[in-house]
Amino acid sequence: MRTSRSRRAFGLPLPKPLVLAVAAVLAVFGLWTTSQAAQAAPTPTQATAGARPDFRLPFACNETWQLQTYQGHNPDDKKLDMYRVGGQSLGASVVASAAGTVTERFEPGGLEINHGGGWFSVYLHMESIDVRLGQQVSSGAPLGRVGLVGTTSAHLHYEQLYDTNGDNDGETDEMVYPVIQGTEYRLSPSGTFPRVTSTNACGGGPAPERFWVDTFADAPGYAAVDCVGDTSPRCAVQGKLLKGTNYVLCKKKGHEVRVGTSYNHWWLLTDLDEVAPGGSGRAYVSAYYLQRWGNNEAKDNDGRDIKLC
Ligand SMILES: [Ca+2]
Ligand SMILES: [Ca+2]
Ligand SMILES: [Zn+2]
Repeated sequence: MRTSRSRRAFGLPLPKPLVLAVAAVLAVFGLWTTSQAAQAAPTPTQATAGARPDFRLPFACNETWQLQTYQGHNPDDKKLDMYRVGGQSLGASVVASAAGTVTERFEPGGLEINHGGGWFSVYLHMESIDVRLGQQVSSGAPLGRVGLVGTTSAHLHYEQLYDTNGDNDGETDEMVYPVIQGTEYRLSPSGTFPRVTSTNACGGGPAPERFWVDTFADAPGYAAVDCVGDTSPRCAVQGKLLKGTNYVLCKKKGHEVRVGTSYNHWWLLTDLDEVAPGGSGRAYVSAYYLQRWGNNEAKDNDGRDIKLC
């Protein structure tokens, strides 16, 4: 899933004739549709909404917290103040409500996580912060502890944001009604305050690991890894992964994609940015599209080998 809208089109800009040659060769392999070839020129693409992450309560599994707001919270119905039920708020461990990357730290005791696809979450008033800028976190990973920074009653202030202006930053005027564990909350200062029990990273260990990779062009996704030159329905294009910074889950060996002297037989399982009608959002794209690595390599941006599916 794409996470950045402001990247250059290509890390290493290809001369246009080469781009067209690449498109032509991919077309031979059935890997490049006419419409994708038409978009090969590095023009800005319209920002598209990625799927909302599966946000969980930002506290450990099975803890219960009450969601509150007050007159003047501004917006009263979108910002949440979380107080623990049946335990002390002060010092409680705050965890990531979904997987992402820590992109900002700010006063009072705050940080912001970029979850990809334009989605962000914000946490405030923490007395200690245990993550660094740029750190990738899984859902349920500890971020810090509930504190009294900038407030007189220990609680966690929590927000969800969607980057509508496409500047790759979540801002206050981009706040949305929070959805936590499948329920949307629109609190009123005079209303009843719901209590929520965390299902964050309950059992089965952490969510599947994500590997972050840069891709140099939009990549078609397939349900199988042996679809080069196969035009049967089984090998229909499921959609595309937009160029930029994306996560992938694992790799699988399959048909080799070869373009001139470049080739790669690895396929990466990922969540596509654009899904074709009737297509599956989770699909394989060729590791050929990795911007940073060479022939038959399938590594993430930090040089880690992507694990096998
Ligand atoms: Ca923004
Ligand atoms: Ca921000
Ligand atoms: Zn608050």
